[in-house]
Amino acid sequence: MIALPILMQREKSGDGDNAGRGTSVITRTKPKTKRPNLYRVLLLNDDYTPMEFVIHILERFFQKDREAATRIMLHVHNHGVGECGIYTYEVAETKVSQVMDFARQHQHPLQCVMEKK
Ligand code: TYC
Repeated sequence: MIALPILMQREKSGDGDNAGRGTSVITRTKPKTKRPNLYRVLLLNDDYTPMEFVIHILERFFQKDREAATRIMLHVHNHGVGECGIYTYEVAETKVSQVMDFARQHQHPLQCVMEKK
């Protein structure tokens, strides 16, 4: 982590190290890390997409094993919506596109969306 100089407030008196030049500089020593915004990728239920197709989507694009994929698919089927995973913006966007493209290629109406956490 690079130590960034931080410009401090004006110093009015002329008796400090900066002797009336009006500014002083300190250096941040602690690394400042910021957490990325995270997004949930969700599958929406519909009446037409085959259960097996949804399980395949979860295995292929979300690295779920068969048991986890089946559990998530049934959750979506029973509750209307369910979480496939949590990702940074660009990864989430890519997953949504991959699922929507794959569903369209197979002429299923499956909907996949992302939502800021
Ligand atoms: N409801 C669908 C059916 O009964 C199955 C399904 C599950 C569809 C999850 C979409 O995201 C979905 N065939």
